[in-house]
Amino acid sequence: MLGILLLLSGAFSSFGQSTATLSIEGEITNPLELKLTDLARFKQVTHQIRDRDGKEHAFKGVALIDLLERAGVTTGSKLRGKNLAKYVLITAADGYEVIFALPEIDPEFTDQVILLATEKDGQLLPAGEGPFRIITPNDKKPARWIREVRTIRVGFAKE
Ligand SMILES: Nc1nc2c(c(=O)[nH]1)N[C@H]1C(S)=C(S)[C@@H](COP(=O)(O)O)O[C@H]1N2
Ligand SMILES: [Mo]
Repeated sequence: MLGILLLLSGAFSSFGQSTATLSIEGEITNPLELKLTDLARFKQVTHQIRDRDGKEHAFKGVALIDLLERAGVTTGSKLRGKNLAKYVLITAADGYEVIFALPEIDPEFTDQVILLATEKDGQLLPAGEGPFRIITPNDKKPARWIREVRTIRVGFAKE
């Protein structure tokens, strides 16, 4: 009986993983709703990076900048003037939120490639962590490695 329940809950949580959507919204020209399968069509990037467990892991996914560009966020030569006062607010399923400024993400400002990871060591991220997790390779601690990302909202810090 317990076995069947465990099996069912496992099936439902992986169903949740494949149907979970990521929304990109706010001050952008092209709002997006992306599923895991949509992300597979973007260029894949892997970061080999030490996790809290002290071991190196291969996190694979899509560069956050690629998603923002597809959504029509002001990046590159457009990231100047009042656009420099925009924030990127990332919200997770558990209500956890973190922000970035656009220059932390834009390759004209930084070499850091912030990742929206979907895999760790060749496996999809498990429920509770995935299907989407931000990885910030240059942060000294993983507080912005936000698990279970649901929305990415771009806004002006001052309306
Ligand atoms: N959704 C979500 N992501 C989160 C957190 C959280 O509370 N909720 N905590 C952050 C903090 S403070 C840390 S230190 C790391 C911990 O990552 P781990 O659970 O993989 O060890 O996750 C980060 N990502
Ligand atoms: Mo933390």
